[in-house]
Amino acid sequence: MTETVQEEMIDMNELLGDKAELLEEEAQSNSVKARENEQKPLAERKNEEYISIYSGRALKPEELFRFSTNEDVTLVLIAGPYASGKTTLIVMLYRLFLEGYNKRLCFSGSKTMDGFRERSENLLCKSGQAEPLVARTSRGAEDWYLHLAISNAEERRQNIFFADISGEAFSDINGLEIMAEFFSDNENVIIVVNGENLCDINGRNGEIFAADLMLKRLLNKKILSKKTKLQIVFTKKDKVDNCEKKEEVIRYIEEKEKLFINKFEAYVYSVKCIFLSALSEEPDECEKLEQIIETCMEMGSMDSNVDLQAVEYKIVRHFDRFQLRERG
Ligand SMILES: Nc1nc2c(ncn2[C@@H]2O[C@H](COP(=O)(O)OP(=O)(O)O)[C@@H](O)[C@H]2O)c(=O)[nH]1
Ligand SMILES: [Mg+2]
Repeated sequence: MTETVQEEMIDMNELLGDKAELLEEEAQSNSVKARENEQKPLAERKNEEYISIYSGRALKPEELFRFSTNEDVTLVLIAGPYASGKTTLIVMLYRLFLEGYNKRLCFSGSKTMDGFRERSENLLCKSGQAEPLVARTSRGAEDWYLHLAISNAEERRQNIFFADISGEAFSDINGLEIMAEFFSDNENVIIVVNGENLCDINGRNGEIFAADLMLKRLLNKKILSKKTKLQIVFTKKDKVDNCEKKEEVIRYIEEKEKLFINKFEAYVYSVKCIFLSALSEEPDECEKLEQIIETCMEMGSMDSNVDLQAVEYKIVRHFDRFQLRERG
């Protein structure tokens, strides 16, 4: 076990009053069960098809489907170009609770602790490297979903799944077709814009153009719709704060935030822009991370249209294609 992981366990125990250890034990015991199950002949495995075993790593679509047959799921798609900061943002949303920077929301567990750990290895490494690294390892093409069970002040517990998908998936039409199958009418979409690239006066319009194009494509493919709570996150604020023309870049970002809101608010349920440094531990930045999760948890069009309209606008998501299985 690395030093970073040990540190995490201690903090988590303090934070959760020994529950973290239980979660760790649970994850380990689940891994053992998964291995035992894999070693059995197929005939024996068949009778166990309703037992849900999670390895602790990010879930694949069929694993998410299995989870969703028993519990409600709040799905959050994180989209953005390569290296814009998507994985870092997801990892920091988890670390918010790990480090105890959360003010209003409470951590109620995660089925994908190992998935978060894999991605956060080296994230805050203090070994003198100029740039922290987010692990880019992946066990397969579709292990996208990272889970946080979160409770708010009304003790409403929600299972939030963040879809951690590489930027390449959104860069061509074929990739978008596949994404449309998985994330049609997605309840929450977060678009990540790389703030560092906005410091470059010559290149910054290209960055905004890329975000604008992605938003249009997601709308076109009906991934974004009237059911979507859209959040546009301008990351790497710390880089902007340290750049030469800081004031000018901040004005540019504010102008683009207004432009995005004006342009897209009519097409989605709600739209918000957030300018943050995902890696910062400052209270203001942690507050912004918490607000992102709160927005994902807010009631949206899904909850308010429970009458006849819900039938009319049937939600077809990829993991629903397996359909509910009869029990007994
Ligand atoms: N300084 C700074 N670096 C960041 C921030 N967010 C991400 N990064 C760095 O940007 C690089 C790409 O981030 P990553 O999350 O892997 O991008 P992804 O490809 O969109 O998932 C990594 O080196 C991160 O450490 C931030 O808020 N501030
Ligand atoms: Mg990534």
